[in-house]
Amino acid sequence: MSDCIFCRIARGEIPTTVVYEDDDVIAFEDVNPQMPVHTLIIPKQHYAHIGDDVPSEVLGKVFSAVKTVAALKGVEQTGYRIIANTGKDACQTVHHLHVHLLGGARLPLGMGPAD
Ligand code: DGP
Repeated sequence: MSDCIFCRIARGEIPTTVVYEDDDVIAFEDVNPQMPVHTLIIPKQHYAHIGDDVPSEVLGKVFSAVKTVAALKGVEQTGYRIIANTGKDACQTVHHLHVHLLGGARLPLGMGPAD
C-alpha cells in the first residue's frame, strides 16, 4: 500500500521515534499520545485490521513484540493495556493493523459503550 501512512513509516519514509524494529515488525511512538507510554506496534506488511486474513505467524510476531516493547518502555512490571481498534465502532482511523500499548499511569477501568 504505497499511500498507507503506516506502510510509509515502516519503509522509513516518514520520520518517527522508533522503539523497536525487526524484519517483520516496527514499534514507534504515537504522534498523539494518550498516556505517558503510548507506543504503536505494527506488522511491516500491510493488513487493514486484525480480521484481514492476517497469518497467525504475523499475529505471533506482533504480540511477541508487545512484550519486548513493554520491557523497553519500562512498563513490564507496572502493567499496561493493549488495544487494537478495529473498524468503525472502534474508531479505527489508520487502516493498517496496529496495537496501541498504553501505560505509565493508572488506566481507567471502563470499556463500555460511549455516551
Ligand atoms: P486508531 O486507528 O484510532 O487506532 O489510531 C491510530 C493512531 O495512529 C492514533 O493514535 C494516532 C497515530 N498516528 C496517526 N498518524 C501518525 C503518524 O504519522 N505518526 C505516528 N507516529 N502516529 C500516527
